[in-house]
Amino acid sequence: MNKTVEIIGAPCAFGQRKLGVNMGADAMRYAGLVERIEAIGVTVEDKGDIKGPAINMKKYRSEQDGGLRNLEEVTEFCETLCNEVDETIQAGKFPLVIGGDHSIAMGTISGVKRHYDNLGVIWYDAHGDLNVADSSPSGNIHGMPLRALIGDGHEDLVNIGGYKNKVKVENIVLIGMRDLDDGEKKYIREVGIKTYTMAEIDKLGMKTVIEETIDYLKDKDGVHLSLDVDALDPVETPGTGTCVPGGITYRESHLAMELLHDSGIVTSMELVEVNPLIDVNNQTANQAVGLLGSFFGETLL
Ligand code: 6HN
Ligand code: MN
Ligand code: MN
Ligand code: MN
Repeated sequence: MNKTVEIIGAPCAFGQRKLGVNMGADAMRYAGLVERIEAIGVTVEDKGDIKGPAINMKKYRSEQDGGLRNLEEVTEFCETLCNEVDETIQAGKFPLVIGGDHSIAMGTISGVKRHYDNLGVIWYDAHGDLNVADSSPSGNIHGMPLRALIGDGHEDLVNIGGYKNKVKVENIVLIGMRDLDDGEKKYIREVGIKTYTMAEIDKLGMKTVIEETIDYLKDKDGVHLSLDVDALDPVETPGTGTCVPGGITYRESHLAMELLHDSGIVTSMELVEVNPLIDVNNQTANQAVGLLGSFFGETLL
């Protein structure tokens, strides 16, 4: 990485119901994120955290209307994040957004997309995050960001950054899928999103999965990597709110990050859903920092 990496903390917990994910950015800082990337010889600046709306515990814990939990707070958070990311790219730096729950992707990618006509997106996750309010089993907006970025869902979410239709379905690669809701499965088949479920990862191996992904996205003018830590197996990374067994191993994920680093195609990244309050000794944040090390070019020899 010859660009300066600019870290943007996005302590948002409004996209789901487990408080603690708003502390994920600090958990990664405490696990040595800045030092780890600097040791590779990459220049790092930490912009600090986005200032989002306050958490009102009474409201946060309540059932609300069920359809779109904390819609106003998520929208406000993402609008701010969008502008921060935009500013970072304008300054010629590589944005590394650290979450926070996955709803922040609507802010990150809305900011990124202002700079690319034909943006590719790698969604490394156990989940598709392709719900709309009607198909959502939870009302949690962190299950909806990719669909909102495509252009479907509540107007406030679809229009973050003041414009809509940020990601084309044919520019997306889903990796690590193993917990898709019925509506999401139907949608993926209907529109034909390129998808590597855990079954494909088992059959092909991570090396082939990433090589095919790079080949699929190589003609895009930018590629955003959205890494949800729950893509990994909860045995190794338990500190996240929606664990699904049978995930990608830590080693496979390192390989994925190394291959993506070598390809040089990724132009922005976010790492989300680390929740230190449900972790064991900050292990998940430590693993996340290890993955970021590989992504930015750490070698073992
Ligand atoms: N995430 N599909 C489930 C839902 O509630 O919509 C889970 C979503 C998880 C979202 O992990 O970013
Ligand atoms: Mn600013
Ligand atoms: Mn997930
Ligand atoms: Mn996710």
